[in-house]
Amino acid sequence: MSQFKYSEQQLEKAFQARVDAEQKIEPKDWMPEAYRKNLIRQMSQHAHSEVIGMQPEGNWISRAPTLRRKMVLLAKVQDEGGHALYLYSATETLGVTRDELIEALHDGRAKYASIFNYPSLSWADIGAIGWLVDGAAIVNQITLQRTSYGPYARAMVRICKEESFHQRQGYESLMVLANGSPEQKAMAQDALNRWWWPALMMFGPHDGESAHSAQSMKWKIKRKSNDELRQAFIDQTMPQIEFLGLTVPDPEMKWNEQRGSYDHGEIDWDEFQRVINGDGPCNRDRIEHHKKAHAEGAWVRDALRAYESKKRQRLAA
Ligand code: BYC
Repeated sequence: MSQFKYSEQQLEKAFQARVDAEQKIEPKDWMPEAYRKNLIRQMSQHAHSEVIGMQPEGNWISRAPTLRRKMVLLAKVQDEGGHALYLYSATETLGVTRDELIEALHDGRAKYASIFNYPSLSWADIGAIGWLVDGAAIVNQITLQRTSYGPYARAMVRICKEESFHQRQGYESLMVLANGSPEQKAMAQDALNRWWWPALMMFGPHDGESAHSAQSMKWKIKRKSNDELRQAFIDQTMPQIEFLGLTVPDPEMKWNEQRGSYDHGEIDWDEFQRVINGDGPCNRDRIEHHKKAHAEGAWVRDALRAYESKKRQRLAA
């Protein structure tokens, strides 16, 4: 039966029933326009985060302390490029082109994770990014494996496997530093001091301030709220900090016996707003670098298109 026989309202009701029944929505299925737009927003911002996230790490590839560390870092940065590829491809199934998505990143309409607007100042920062940034990302992404949009959910399954390796290599690297010389331990502590609060900001504003949460939870695009995920990350990371013999840079952090969870100090939301609105320590550099790399890669994209079109012509003949 054709869908033209149904009203918009009936279609929406059937759509919500499918979402409630945990059925995946696939690219050719009917979906509300606002669902499609919200997914394009979240998925493309996720893809941009993977790409921009390569910059603070790329900064240390040529300065990794050993060949082993260099190989691991190179592999990790390549993985981030791969994650962006799955995510851009999944976003394109919603009827938007990669060029349009990149344009939105370049002109500031699309955001990317706030954390990548902080500089990576020492080698310990590379360990901290793996441990805390990938650690925070996994807590969120594990739940996104159950997101309602099929291509996004499937991309997440693969990404989570790789992120879990990233998190462990970061922790292992910091463990070596934390158990090394006093200078190395101080470097690890300094990295924790600088990355801790930005890592907590990765989960977004408090639930009450979150513009998209209510609708995204109803559509099961998001499966857990910003605050729930942040708390899970803190509870899982605190014992790891203690095991390293480091100190969390939050004097208000305290185990709450009654809740079976940690209480923590307030995040600097003014800083968060500044960073997501383009005024963090590295925002301008990150976008300028991306624009330059994108322009320099134009000939590769042109060559690929020319090759594809020749192949099609040959097939048609
Ligand atoms: N940074 O209504 P809300 C990685 C924005 S990368 C910047 O709560 P939502 C890795 C938000 O976009 C992993 N912006 O939003 C890579 C919205 O603004 P717009 C990245 C943020 O979407 C390389 C406004 O604030 N992971 O693993 O319901 C190396 C209101 O927020 C942030 C993902 O992207 C932020 N932190 O919830 C190493 C996961 N927080 O769009 C590692 C997918 C909020 O209206 N994304 N905003 O202009 C999500 O799960 C959700 O989008 C968020 C935010 C939980 C992040």
